[in-house]
Amino acid sequence: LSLEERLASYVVEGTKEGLIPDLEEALNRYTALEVINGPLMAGMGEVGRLFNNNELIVAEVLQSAEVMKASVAYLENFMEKNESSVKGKILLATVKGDVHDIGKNLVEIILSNNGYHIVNLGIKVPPERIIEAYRVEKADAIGLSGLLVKSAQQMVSTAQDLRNAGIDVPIMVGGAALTRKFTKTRIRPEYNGMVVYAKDAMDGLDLANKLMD
Ligand code: B1M
Repeated sequence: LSLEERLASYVVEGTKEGLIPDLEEALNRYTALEVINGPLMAGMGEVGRLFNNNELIVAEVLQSAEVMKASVAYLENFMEKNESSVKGKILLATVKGDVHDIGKNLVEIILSNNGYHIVNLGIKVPPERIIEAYRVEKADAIGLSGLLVKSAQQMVSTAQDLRNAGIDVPIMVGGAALTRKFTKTRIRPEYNGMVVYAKDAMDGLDLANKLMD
């Protein structure tokens, strides 16, 4: 197998044996983020496909997630850090009912490496907790992540709850079940502030930079 195929297969197989030396080798050719967005994401895509076809069970997908997390934790040490003054404070949460956090945590890494103070509220975060944290932290923006189809709907009701609580700071949403169109037609009308859709973590950084300008 080529290096790229091996990297994808660690994720698909859910095994860490040989992972770190291969990640080290990959860093000679690619940036840390390219390794994540390329072969590792390709592996995750395959895991999703196999799981969808009932060829993997949840326990196996969890092992794949462990490999992805270990890889990101290792690669994080090699990411460019921009130690500029703090650009803003952003709350991050995976919405109520959803446990997927690898994407959200990647967003946290990218944003905090680029001058943002991130308050990561974790997974399955109900709107009440977001509202409470907003009041304590006085954040400049709120980031919502969700991968399940029902999470897209959860973002609509979270936006309504935030609006009803009088909050109008920008909201950034992201995750596999969302689209720009859904964001525009379904979430934005329910909120008084700006709502932007980020397709990936780097897009999230670009948008955050624009929002904080
Ligand atoms: Co789940 N899962 N899962 N899962 N899982 C999906 C999402 C699914 C598409 C798989 C499939 O069927 N093909 C499917 C959803 C179906 C649907 O709703 N349409 C699914 C399902 C069904 C489920 C369960 C219901 C399974 C079950 O129990 N029967 C269950 C849900 C439990 C719950 O949430 N209540 C479940 C559980 C799990 C595990 C726990 C086993 C594990 C998660 C572990 C963890 O996160 N700690 C897991 C995994 C790993 C996946 C897949 C395979 C991979 C997700 C992932 O980590 N991708 C996924 C299939 C897939 O996506 N290919 C799947 C890598 C990650 C870096 O990408 O999160 O998309 P992603 O983040 C991206 C962008 O989306 C974006 O930036 C990131 C990249 O830069 N982004 C943001 C994300 N959030 C953002 C926020 C932003 C900005 C950008 O600003 C705030």
